[in-house]
Amino acid sequence: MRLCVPFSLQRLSSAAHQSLSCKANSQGLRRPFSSTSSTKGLEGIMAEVQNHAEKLNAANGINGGGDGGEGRLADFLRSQKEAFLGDLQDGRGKGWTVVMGNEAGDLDSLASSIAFAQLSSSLLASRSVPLLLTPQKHMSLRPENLLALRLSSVPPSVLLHPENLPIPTTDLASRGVRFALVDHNRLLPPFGAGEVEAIIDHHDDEHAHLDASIREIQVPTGSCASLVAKNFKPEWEKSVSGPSGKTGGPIPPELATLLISSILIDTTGLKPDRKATPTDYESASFLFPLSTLASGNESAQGDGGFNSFSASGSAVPSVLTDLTIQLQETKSDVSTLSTSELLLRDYKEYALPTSSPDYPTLKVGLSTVPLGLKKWLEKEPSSWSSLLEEVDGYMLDKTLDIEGILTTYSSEKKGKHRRELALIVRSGGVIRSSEEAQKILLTLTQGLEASGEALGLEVWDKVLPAGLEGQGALGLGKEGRWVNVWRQRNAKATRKQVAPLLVSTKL
Ligand SMILES: [Mn+2]
Repeated sequence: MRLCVPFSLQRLSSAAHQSLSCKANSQGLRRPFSSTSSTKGLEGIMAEVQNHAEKLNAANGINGGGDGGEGRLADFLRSQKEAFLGDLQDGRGKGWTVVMGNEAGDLDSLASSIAFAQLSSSLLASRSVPLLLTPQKHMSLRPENLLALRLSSVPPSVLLHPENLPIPTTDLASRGVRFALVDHNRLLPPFGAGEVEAIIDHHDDEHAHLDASIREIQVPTGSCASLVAKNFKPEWEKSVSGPSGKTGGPIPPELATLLISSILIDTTGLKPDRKATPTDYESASFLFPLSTLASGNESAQGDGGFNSFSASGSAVPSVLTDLTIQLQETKSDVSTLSTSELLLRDYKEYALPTSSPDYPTLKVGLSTVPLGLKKWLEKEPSSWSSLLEEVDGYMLDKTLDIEGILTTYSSEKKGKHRRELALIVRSGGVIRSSEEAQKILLTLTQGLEASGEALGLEVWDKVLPAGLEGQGALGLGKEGRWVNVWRQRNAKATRKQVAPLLVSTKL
């Protein structure tokens, strides 16, 4: 139990604020999350999320931050959303910057887009609003995002989704709206030829929008959230210790919590042998004392005296290690999701250029699924046949010629991180015959296997129907559908590595 004052002391001193101010939302109304979303499973998921949040808070003696109230970050998001929609209704888009993460909508994209909008609005007097590409009804597919939002006192209803817009996304640019991209670096097709003014990303540079005034692409970096924090750090520091940014108002501590949540999930809790880079450590060290997760002791070194975590991972505070476990548990609990939901929850599309006279490109989908194939097949009513029927339906629905499934999971016995890759090619779209689909699968197979240690592909031969053991999964096809499945020995290679290998195949 500690005494606190229900208002911010950030302007006076960050240390005083950290030790004396109540947590961000305690002055707000204790409103439960709105359940206006039509998603069927959302309430159940929210109960789970609440459960995780409570566990975490109980373990760390944190009050607030996760109690369902709303904080200043939520207020900002709600008022920006209302103002932007109001302006668009009146035909005015000029002066607005729409900030977007990538279409897979993971926590990094969510946190980075919200943070870029809040920081550039508060510190640089820009009119920015984050736009989430995940439709509202699919928010329940990523319960870890809902957990991080809850810890940041942001109810999902304050977020802006494309279906909320009064005009099609392709018309935004013609109304004068400009764009900022985080966690990807090329404006997605639904936004036409819009003007991109800023890019902050950790994916390979596609060399688009070269005239953007901010173009911060750093590969590798564990989390794009670290780069967003780094980009605004000078102004953010000033707003903490001295006169605040151009529009005034210190940055809400919930925002630091949201960013740090993304860094933790992307770097497996800042473990040195996973994806964390020096930028991730620096940003996490900067954010932690500013967040709702710090108890006050962490920043007791006075203004600007931020403690830092050692690159060995040894100095990571236990509250962050606990949060990482909660986020990971929430993320990997996909037991309630159907096969098509598993394919959809972390999904991106690509074009594979060909030299065929019949079609210039093939449409490729890549789904990352946090579940091993063995367990997944056990979940299915009839193993491979029902799983692949669901995949057929998904491919038809998305008009895909090729679908790749990238599984990521921990082994049952030793808890080792493992990956598998399944590739499915179907005819019936632009590929006209089953023979042609087979030929394409073989060419893709050769290309992927030739990448050697980059992926470390090995024939996968668990749980195959009788007669197919030892020959790999090529026999899982049927008329018009061809399948191959591998165990991917290099478990560090993600979709970031698989996608460029696939789309550069010479067809
Ligand atoms: Mn990312």
